[in-house]
Amino acid sequence: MTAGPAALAQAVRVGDRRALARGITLVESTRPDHREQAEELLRILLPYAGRAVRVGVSGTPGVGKSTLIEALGLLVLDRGHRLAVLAIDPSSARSGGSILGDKTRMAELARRDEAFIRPSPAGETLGGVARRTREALVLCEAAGADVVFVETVGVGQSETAVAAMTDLFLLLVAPGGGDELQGIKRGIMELADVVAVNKADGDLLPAANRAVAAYRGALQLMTPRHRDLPGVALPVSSVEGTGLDGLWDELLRRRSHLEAHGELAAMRAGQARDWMWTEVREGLIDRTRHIAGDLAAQMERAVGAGHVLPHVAAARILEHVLRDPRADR
Ligand SMILES: Nc1nc2c(ncn2[C@@H]2O[C@H](COP(=O)(O)OP(=O)(O)O)[C@@H](O)[C@H]2O)c(=O)[nH]1
Ligand SMILES: [Mg+2]
Repeated sequence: MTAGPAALAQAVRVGDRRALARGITLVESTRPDHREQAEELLRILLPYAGRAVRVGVSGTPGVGKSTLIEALGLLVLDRGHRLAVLAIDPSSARSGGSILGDKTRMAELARRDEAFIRPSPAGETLGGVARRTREALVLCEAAGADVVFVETVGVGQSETAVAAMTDLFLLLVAPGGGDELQGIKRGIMELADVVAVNKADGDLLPAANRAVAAYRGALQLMTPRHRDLPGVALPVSSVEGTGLDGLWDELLRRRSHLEAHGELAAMRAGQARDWMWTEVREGLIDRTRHIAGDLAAQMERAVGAGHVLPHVAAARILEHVLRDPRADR
C-alpha cells in the first residue's frame, strides 16, 4: 500500500473505485501492519457508512443469483442508485472461485460506473470472510453506494452471517414445488423477507406459480422475523426481467416500514453488538493461535486421545492466553 489510510479514505470518499478496491484488499489482508492500516481506514470511514439499503441474497448454486443480481442491479441503477455487490462464498476455496466466474456473468453490471462488484477471497474460514465482508460493506457505503447486495451460497451458516449484516433477506428458489420446499431449512425460510421463485418463464412458468403458492402457504405457518411484516413469495424471471420491478418495490416497501417503526435502528444496533462479539471471538482465537499455539496443539492431541476433557483443555488454554502480558495489546 503506497498511500496511507487517511489519503486512501479521502479517495474512497470521493468515489474512486480503484481506491475502494484497494481499501477492501487492505481489510482482507491478514498481515498485521495491513490490519493496523485497515482499522485506521475503517475508523475514518465508519461515520460515512450506514445509509444504504442492504440486501442479502441467498439460494443454492444454479438457482440464478448472479443472473438476478445483474438484472435487478441494472434496474436499481436505472432508478438512480449507486450499487455495490459483495459476495460471501465459503465454497469458493473448494470450487476454485465460483464467484469470480459470477463476475463475468454480471458483465453488464460490471461495466457500469455506478456499480461496484467484489467477490470474496477464497480460502478463509466463514467467520473470517463474513468479518471482512462487513468491513467491505462499510467501505462501499462510504464510497457512495446506497444499495448493497451481499450474495451468499445457500450452505451452512453463511445465510445467518449475511442476515446479521443486512436489512433485508432475499431467498431465491427454483420452481419445483413441494420437493424444493422440503430441502430448504426452516430457519432460512424464517429469515426471508421475500422468497423469489426464479425462472418463472417458458416451460417452467406453471411449476413456478405452483411453487409460489406452496411457499406462500409455508410462510403463513412460520414465525416471521418482523412480527407485523410476514414474508412474501413472488415469481420472477431474471432472464426475461418479469417481476423484478415488483420485487424491488416490495424490498423498498419493507425497508421503509422497518425504518418508520424503529425496527431498522433496533436491528442495526443489534447487528453492531453482534459484530462486536464476533470480533471478540475471532480476536481471541487469533491471539490464542499466536500466544498459545504450542499449548493448543498439545491440548488438541490430549483431547483427541481422550486424556483431557475438552472443556478442561479450553479452560487451560484461555487461562494461559489471558495471563500472557501480550494479551493486553
Ligand atoms: N429460464 C431461466 N433461467 C435462468 C434464470 N435465471 C438464471 N437462469 C439460468 O440458471 C443458470 C444458473 O444461473 P446463475 O445466475 O449462475 O445461478 P447462481 O449459481 O445462483 O448464481 C444459468 O444457466 C442461468 O442462465 C431465469 O430467470 N430463467
Ligand atoms: Mg452465482
